[in-house]
Amino acid sequence: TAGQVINCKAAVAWSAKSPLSIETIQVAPPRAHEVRVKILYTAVCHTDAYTLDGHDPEGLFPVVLGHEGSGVVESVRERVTGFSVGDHVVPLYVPQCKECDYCLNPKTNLCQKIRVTQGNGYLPDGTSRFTCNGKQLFHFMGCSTFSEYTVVADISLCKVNPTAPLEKVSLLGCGISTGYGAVLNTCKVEQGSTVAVWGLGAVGLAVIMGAKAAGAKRIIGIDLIESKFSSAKFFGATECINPKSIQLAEGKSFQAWLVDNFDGGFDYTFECIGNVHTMRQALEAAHKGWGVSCIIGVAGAGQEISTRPFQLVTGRTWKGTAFGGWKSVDSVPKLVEDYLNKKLLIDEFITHRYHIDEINTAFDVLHKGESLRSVLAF
Ligand code: NAD
Ligand code: AHE
Ligand code: ZN
Ligand code: ZN
Repeated sequence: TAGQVINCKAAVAWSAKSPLSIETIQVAPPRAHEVRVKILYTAVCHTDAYTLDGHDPEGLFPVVLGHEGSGVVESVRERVTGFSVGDHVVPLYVPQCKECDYCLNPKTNLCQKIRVTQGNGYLPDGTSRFTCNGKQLFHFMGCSTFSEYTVVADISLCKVNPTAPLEKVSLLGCGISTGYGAVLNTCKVEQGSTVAVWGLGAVGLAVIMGAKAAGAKRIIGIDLIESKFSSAKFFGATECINPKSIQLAEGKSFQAWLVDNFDGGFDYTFECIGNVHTMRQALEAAHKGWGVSCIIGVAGAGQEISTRPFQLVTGRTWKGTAFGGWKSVDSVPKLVEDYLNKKLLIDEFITHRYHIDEINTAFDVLHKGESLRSVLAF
């Protein structure tokens, strides 16, 4: 099929706030510096739901969503370096071109080589490889893993150890790498630190896994759904709190209660929800003088964070992370090795497995808070 259009199955988002529709789409061959990938597994991340629900200012429809997947190279165009048919690969929504100012700067992983076209739902040449019933479909985050076949830029793909199970490796395409990297790269959490995490979904649990690996001495998990607490403890939380169960004195905020009850606040806090109010809680629960708060959650169009400047003047730092700060092409293969060497966990994040035809159920259980990660097979 190299060089030819492939007809295959995909879950198409025809419009915002509508269920995905299983369709036969046409996937055109890869052009120069592109790779066509056969997706074997894809997980559903909250960010997919964020865009599907119409909260994403860059959201474009109709689109093939999905950005946490794995598969094998089906075909490449000549002049693509580094990939051969059959390679086990993970698509990367944060690419790594190794030439742009961002790739050359050790302070960031945010390669900007193709960010404009990616944000416009296209491959780097400004066009799409997807059609359905004669209609063009947009790409998503440069990945579009909700399709049996996808086409990605060669800088948005990495080769991984073929002995690693692709079903598990798909989770390193987003959630686990992000939470784990937020701790190790973005915040560089030191041994003996105290950490608090808002949101005990896959991302928040990966933060907890990272905090344990960094040697944190106290890790507090915070969520409204108490059934999340057992998995938080499995990954290393020393305590879990449901804010709704705390009796607050008149006029006392939850974060002020945390400051009063946890030695003045935490060395590091992480927001893994995407809610500007919990982002404020996390910032103001960071310790005076040195506390760092890291935003991982994605807040919708128009949402803004707020706090008194005094919070920063008195020594707190507010920062954020994209894909856990990992320079993606260099790092994801190493994270796969860490998994193979049992340095990091993946299996325990997979709570549901579905066939792609049941993808809307995967979104339902995510919204209900019943799942961590659902992995879909084609
Ligand atoms: P998820 O839906 O599985 O988890 C969110 C958790 O937050 C749930 O357990 C929910 O019960 C809890 N929650 C909701 N409101 C709360 C509140 N007011 N107080 C306490 N807990 C609350 O989502 P996920 O897949 O783990 O993703 C988490 C967030 O991270 C999302 O916003 C997603 O878009 C974002 N994300 C960002 C990056 C990045 O690179 N920055 C990467 C992956 C995901
Ligand atoms: N289009 C969205 C972007 C939201 C966002 O912050 N995305 C994260 C990844 S979330 C993965 O689950 C990110 O990496 N952003 C870096 C970038 O360049 O977008 C919006 O809200 O505008
Ligand atoms: Zn994601
Ligand atoms: Zn770059």
